[in-house]
Amino acid sequence: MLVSRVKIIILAAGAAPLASAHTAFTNFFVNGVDQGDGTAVRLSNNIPQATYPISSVTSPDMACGVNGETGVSRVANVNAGDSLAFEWRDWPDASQPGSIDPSHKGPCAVYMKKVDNSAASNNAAGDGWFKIMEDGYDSTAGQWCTEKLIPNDGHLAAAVPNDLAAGYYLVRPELLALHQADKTPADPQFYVGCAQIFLSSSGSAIPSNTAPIPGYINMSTPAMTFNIYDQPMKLPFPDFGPPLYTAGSSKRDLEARAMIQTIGLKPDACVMENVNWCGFMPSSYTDETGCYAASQNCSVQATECYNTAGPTGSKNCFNWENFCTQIRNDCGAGNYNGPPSISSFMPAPLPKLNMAAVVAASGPMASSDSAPPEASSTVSMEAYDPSKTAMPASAGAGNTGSSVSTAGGSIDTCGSNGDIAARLRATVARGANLSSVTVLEPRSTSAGICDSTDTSFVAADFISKAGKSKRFLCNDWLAS
Ligand SMILES: [Cu+2]
Repeated sequence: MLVSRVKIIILAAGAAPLASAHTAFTNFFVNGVDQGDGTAVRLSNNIPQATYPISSVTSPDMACGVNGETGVSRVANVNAGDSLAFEWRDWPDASQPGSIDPSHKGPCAVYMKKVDNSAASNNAAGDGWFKIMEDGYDSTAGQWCTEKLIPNDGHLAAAVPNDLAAGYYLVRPELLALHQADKTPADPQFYVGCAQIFLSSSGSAIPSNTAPIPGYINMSTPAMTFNIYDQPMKLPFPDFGPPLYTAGSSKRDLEARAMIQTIGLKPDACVMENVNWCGFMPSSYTDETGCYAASQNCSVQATECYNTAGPTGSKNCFNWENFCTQIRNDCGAGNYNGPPSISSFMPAPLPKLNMAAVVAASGPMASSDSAPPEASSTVSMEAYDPSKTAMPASAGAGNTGSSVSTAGGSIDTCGSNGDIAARLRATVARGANLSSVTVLEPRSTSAGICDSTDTSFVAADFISKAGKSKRFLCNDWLAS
């Protein structure tokens, strides 16, 4: 019967398009605070297929997804040790509920990569990825990691290791759905995405065990063909990728600067956000010309909002457009004093995520939540401007250059032929107490220790090996 056949097709298209039965990483939470739909997240530019799995495990898209080499303007601030949660959605704009189809059983992981600038393009695919969280099959609960996402509103939790060096990072949650991995040919389905963050940290660790993405797996990797339908399954599940990085594990210690985020901050004048778009208040006005200019400015911004919305949608663009309508109506009514208050047009505040509940439902956040804190002993290194501040007495009499002061005495690190590493070595050899060391770096030294990765790395590494300290701070040269 033709009539009922047409009916069925219409229902199928309206109710549950198959295209959206997959999943996408859309937004993330820092200590439970939602950064906003798509904010500081690299999302697919193919909206109808934004939830599709990566086409091939060797594709460059494995790094940060389709369009994942394109940086976005915003960068979220995260502190070492913070709890993160990554939200996965069946429908990227949350127009319908759901995180992932129950058939999509498999493991989860979270990777990070240190980059010069997380908002820059073309820095995702390639080496440098390390793993901070992994969760495969929980044989006690009889559940795969992806299954735990469903009662958890799609939230995958991970903690940032507390000893990582400060700076810009990409953070990459990864799901692997194995429901087609037993087929010939096998079809392991990866879902990945990247958040752009700046990590504030006094740590100095650069993990040693990194892997290239793509390249960390291929179709011969056992997990790619793991049969989830075997009775019983062939456990344990064969983990893949680099070993988990936990605070204090295999690493090298770099010069750690107390860096300050300068890229990707929310502009001060930003009054409304949608994904990575910001709305700015039109100029104030007191006459008809000014009113219509503000109306025009508002509409141009609305268009930009819609044009940049992407898979997570344009909810807040509607709010902004309503604000623009108010301005235009005011102009039409001869009310030429504005702009009006935006407060009644603002979207509702985003609810805070209860991280404790997420962790309770999904199990420990990996690695780092149980990592030991840093050793209490510290070495600090700070920019020192002799033209502004007298060298502290602890630096030693008559010292005008860099110095190292310790509880066991002080040593000149520069002077005429300073070698901080050699001098620290000598200090330790003398049994000096290095539990508190301050390195004062004169700003006038053009290639001083705060600027020299080599020297400070050597020094930090030496101190670390001596078991005296794992921290090596250096205030940002320019920020001081
Ligand atoms: Cu799917």
